[in-house]
This record gives sequence, C-alpha cells and structure tokens, in this order.
Amino acid sequence: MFAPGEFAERVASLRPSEPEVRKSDRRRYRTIWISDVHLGTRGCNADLLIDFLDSVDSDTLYLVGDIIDGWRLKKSWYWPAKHNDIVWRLLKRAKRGTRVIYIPGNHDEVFRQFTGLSFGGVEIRSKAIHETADGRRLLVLHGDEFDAVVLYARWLAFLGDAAYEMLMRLNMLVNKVRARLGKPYWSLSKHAKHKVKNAVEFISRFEEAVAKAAGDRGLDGVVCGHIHTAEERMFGDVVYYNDGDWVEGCTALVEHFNGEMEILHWADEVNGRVLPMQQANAA
Ligand SMILES: [Mn+2]
Repeated sequence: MFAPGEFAERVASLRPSEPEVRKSDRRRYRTIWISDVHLGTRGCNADLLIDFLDSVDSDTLYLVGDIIDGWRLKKSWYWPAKHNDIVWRLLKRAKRGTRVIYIPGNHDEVFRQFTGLSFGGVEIRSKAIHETADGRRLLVLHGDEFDAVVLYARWLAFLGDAAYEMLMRLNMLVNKVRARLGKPYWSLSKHAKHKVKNAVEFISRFEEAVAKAAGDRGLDGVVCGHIHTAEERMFGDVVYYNDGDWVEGCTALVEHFNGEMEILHWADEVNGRVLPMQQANAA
C-alpha cells in the first residue's frame, strides 16, 4: 500500500546528502512552476534542480506533474540520495511557509488518488486556477489529458519509448564528456527534437488544444508541462505557458511580483555565473 504521508514524513526526517546552501540572497518570485522532473530515472538532472531550489524562493510553488516517475520505478528501482534531497527540499519549503500545490501527471498518477488531500503541507490537486498579480486567471494542469485530443501524438509515444531513454542516456554521456572538457551543458535531445518535423507539428497542436480549453472556460491562459518544451505563446487572446522539464531543458516558469512571467533556463544561468576567481582575475 502506497502511503504518501508516511513517505513525506520519512524523507522530511532525513538529513539531505547534499547540504542545503543557505542563501540569504535567494531570488524571490511570487510564483514558481516546475514539472517533468522525473525523479527515479537517470534522466533527471538532480544537480541543476538542487542548485535551482537553493537559489530561488516563492510565495507559491506549483509542481505541475511527472515529478516522480512511477512508471520507471516499477520497472527498476533507481533512487539516488540526490533524489531524496529534492523531495526533502520541496517538503522543507512547504514547512517554511511556501504554498506548495502538487498536480500529479501521467508518470506520477499514483498520487491522483489523493486529490484534495495534503501531505507534509503539500496540497494535491488535479488542476488549479492561478490568479496572477495583474489579475489574469490561468488554468494550471499537467497536460496529458490532451494526448487524446491531439491527433498525431507521435512525439508523445516516443517520450515513453526506449529510444527516448537511449537518447537521454546519450545526452548524459555527452555532457559528462563536455563537463570534463570544461564545456557547458548542452541538450542533445533538444536539438534532435527541433529537427523532427512531426515533433514540431505535434507540439504546436498540443499547445493550441490546451490554450483552446482554457479559452473555452473563459480563462486568460494556461500553464502546463508534459511535453518537455518550455514556451510562452499567444493563441488569439489566450496565453499558453509551458514550464518545460528537468530532464533536458532544465527550465522553470516564474511570476514576478508585478505579474510578469518569465521562463528561466537554469543551465544557462549556471553557465553564466562568474566565479569569484574569474572576478578576481578581471579586477
Ligand atoms: Mn507527462
């Protein structure tokens, strides 16, 4: 029997293997959205996500699905300490007063049975309506409910595919080598994906379908995840936001205190950091 309350308590009582960086200068946002972390898989970019979580803070945090990959975990158990560290950080955040809303996706649908409940301060919802500081109402959902609506969902079938897993592994390998050579993180699959015409067409159809659903409900826009492609785009007068993923793109969607939205590309952020040594050399 799966008991998320017990799980939450156990993880919260642990000490993280990767100690939390105490940053008094954490960048604050009104809202943060992240999704498609895929904890429990080798593809999850835990290091970048830990860095992100230690660098930012917000009044509200939405976890927009596929945070834990139950599909993969069922096949083979893969749960390194760093994945605990992420869960620990998310729970800690809820304890410290951030409102954390978890909207399970298709890979963590095991949590959907707990919709309406909360565990360790994390509220579980099937979807949410977020009101921005400038008064726009946004539908927040994972997005897999639109797979059936989109006709040629080839790219999505590919997402659950062994070929995709291979690509992710190759991506990691390439980046291990690149790191050793002192080169910045580079997303192989992002490049591959944009070259595949069908994938681009699918993404476009998906985005349109999700935006239309929000418009039909009389809302100003939508925030979703699922297709691992961060985006901000208008469909008529409906705004579509996708917060991306932490497997390849390593992106988050944030709302500033004036209601302005922004997609953060965390790999670029980390790559662009000036190290103290470099600063000293430049001076
Ligand atoms: Mn998904």
